[in-house]
Amino acid sequence: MSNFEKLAEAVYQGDDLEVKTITQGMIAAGVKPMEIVSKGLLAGMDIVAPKFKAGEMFIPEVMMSAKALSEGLSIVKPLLSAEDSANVSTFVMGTVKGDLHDIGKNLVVMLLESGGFNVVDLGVDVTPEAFVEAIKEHKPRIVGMCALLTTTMMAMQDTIDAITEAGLRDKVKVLVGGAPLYPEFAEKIGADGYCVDAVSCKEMSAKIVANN
Ligand code: B1M
Repeated sequence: MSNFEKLAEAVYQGDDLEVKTITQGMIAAGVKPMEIVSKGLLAGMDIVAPKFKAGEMFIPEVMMSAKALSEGLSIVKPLLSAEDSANVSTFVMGTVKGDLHDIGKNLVVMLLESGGFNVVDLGVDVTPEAFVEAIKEHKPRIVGMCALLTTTMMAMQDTIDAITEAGLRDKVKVLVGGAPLYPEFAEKIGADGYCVDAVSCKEMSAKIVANN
């Protein structure tokens, strides 16, 4: 078994101590931080997701995997963040009202920070009003929303409506992401872009900043 496979297995098993040990070992051995994330830590969540869907894993086990993933990400994050510190555009990010999923959002936040964005992470279950308040307070160039449930996707529309009603829509670009979304949905609710994954979100955000 390669070290990447061992790391993925440790995430799947929810073994945060093992995740910490392997991640630190790989960093010491000079493995690229982004490879540790994609080939090890996220590969572990790729084992978890279908098992949860098939009813072969239950919520407490998934939570342990998520905790183990976070342990690894927290070690790798400072190394990614050193990539580019010149860009200081502000990005407000949150998982929408009614939705508690944050693994994907946290990954997006981490990559944006590695791209030099000053990210204001509002957390999960963020109401449209809280997004509006955050835009007033932090004056971001971009607002990002995450939804993982089909039942919370429409909270994105509510949030965009609230931003428009507050007279702030032309001040920000709105990007959306999350597993159940698709480009036509983003267009229908009036978002400026749909991000299929964290990397595309980082690239799209960099383009938005570069074009201003
Ligand atoms: Co939940 N859950 N969950 N869950 N959960 C899903 C989403 C589900 C598809 C599983 C299933 O049944 N097949 C299903 C939704 C079904 C639907 O709506 N059609 C589901 C359900 C039903 C539920 C509950 C209702 C279960 C229950 O209680 N009966 C409940 C809801 C709680 C709530 O939110 N109110 C619930 C709870 C949970 C846990 C707490 C156990 C846990 C969340 C832990 C946490 O986040 N801290 C959990 C998990 C882990 C999952 C699955 C297994 C994995 C999600 C994940 O983290 N993926 C998920 C199954 C699946 O997605 N296949 C599932 C890894 C992550 C890296 O991917 O989030 O897609 P993702 O993020 C990607 C991209 O989408 C994109 O970039 C990321 C990285 O590349 N992206 C963005 C994401 N957000 C972005 C924002 C952006 C840009 C890009 O902004 C611009």
